[in-house]
Amino acid sequence: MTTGSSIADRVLAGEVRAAARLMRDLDDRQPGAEAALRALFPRTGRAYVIGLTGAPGAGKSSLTDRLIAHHRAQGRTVGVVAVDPTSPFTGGAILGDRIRMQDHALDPGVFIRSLGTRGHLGGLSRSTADLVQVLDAMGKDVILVETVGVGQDEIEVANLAHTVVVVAVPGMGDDVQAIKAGVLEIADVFAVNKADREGADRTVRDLQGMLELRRTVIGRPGDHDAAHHFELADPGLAAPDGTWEPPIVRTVAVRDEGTRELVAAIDAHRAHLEAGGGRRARDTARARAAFVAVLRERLVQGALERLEAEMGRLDAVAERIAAREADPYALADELAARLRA
Ligand SMILES: Nc1nc2c(ncn2[C@@H]2O[C@H](COP(=O)(O)OP(=O)(O)OP(=O)(O)O)[C@@H](O)[C@H]2O)c(=O)[nH]1
Ligand SMILES: [Mg+2]
Repeated sequence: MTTGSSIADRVLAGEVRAAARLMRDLDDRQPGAEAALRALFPRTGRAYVIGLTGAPGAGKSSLTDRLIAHHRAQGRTVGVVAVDPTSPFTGGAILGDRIRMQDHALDPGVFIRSLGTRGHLGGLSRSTADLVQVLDAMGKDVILVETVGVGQDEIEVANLAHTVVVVAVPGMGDDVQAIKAGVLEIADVFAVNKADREGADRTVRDLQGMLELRRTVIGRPGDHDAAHHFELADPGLAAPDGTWEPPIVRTVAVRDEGTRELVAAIDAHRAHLEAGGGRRARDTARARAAFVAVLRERLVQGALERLEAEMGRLDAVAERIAAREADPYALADELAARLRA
C-alpha cells in the first residue's frame, strides 16, 4: 500500500520516470503496481481517449504522429499507447513507432508507450486499459490508442476509447470486406489514408455504400454505443439521439494532408457525445469493458491456480486433452463448479 501510494503520488505530480516505472511494473505484474492503480483511480476519468485501428501498415502510426502535433498545437497534452500484437517486446518503444514519433520524444507534453502482446491472461484490453489509466492520472488531456484491427482483442481495445477512428487504405478490395466483418460497427470516424494512391475514391464509395446499407437494412444509424455488441451490448447505453453518422475523411498522413479535417471530425464526434449525454454512456461502456477485463483476469487466474492445485499442471492437463483423454468442456465445467462451491 505504501509503495502503491507513493508511486501514485509521484505519478500525480507528473513525474515521468515514476509513470514509466509504474507502467513497467504493471507489465511485469508486480503486486504493488495494482495498489498504485487503485490509488490513482479517483484521479482518472478526465482524459479524452481516441482509438485508431486498421490493417497492418494502414498508416495508424503516421496518423497518430500527426494527431499528436495537432493536439499539441492546440495546447493539449497527449499520451500515446501503441499496441503491436506482432511485437515480441514489451516495456519499450517499438523501433518503427519510435522513429516515426521521435519528434515528440523530447516534448514533455507527450508521453508515448508501446505495448507488445505477451499473452496476458486478461488480454490486451486489460494491459491497454491500465496504461490509459496511468496516462489519464498523469493529466494527459488526450490519449491516443493505436491498435491493429485484426482480432477480437483489438476490437475490445477500441471499446476503451471515446472516439474510434478506423483507418482504411485504397487498393485492397478485400480490406473493406475485412472491415465489414468486424470493425465497421465500432467506427465513429473513417480515415481513408494513403489517399495519394490509386483507388481512394473507390474505397470512399465502398465505405459509403456499407454505411448506407447498414442504415437501410439495419435501420439504425452508425453509433458506436448502439453497436457495442460483444459483452458490452446494452441497448440502454445508446446515445439518446443516436444520430451520429461516421464521417469519411481522406488523409495523406505522410504529407499531413486531410489531417486537420480528421481532427475536426474527431472533435465533432466529441461535441456530439458531449451534447447528447453520449459521453456519459461512452464512459459507462468504457468502465464496463475495463471492469470485465479485470474480472476476467481474476477469474481465469483463480481458476488456473485451482486447476494446478487439484488437477495437475496446465501443460499436463493440456496434453491429456490433446490426446483426447480428457474433455475440455467437462473439465471447465467441473472447475467452474468447484470455484462456485
Ligand atoms: N503513400 C503513402 N504512404 C503512407 C501514408 N501514410 C503512411 N504511409 C506509409 O505507410 C507505411 C506504414 O505506415 P505506418 O504509419 O507505420 O502504418 P501502421 O498502420 O502504424 O503500421 P503497423 O503499426 O505496422 O500496423 C510507412 O512506410 C508510411 O510511410 C500515406 O498517406 N501515403
Ligand atoms: Mg503502427
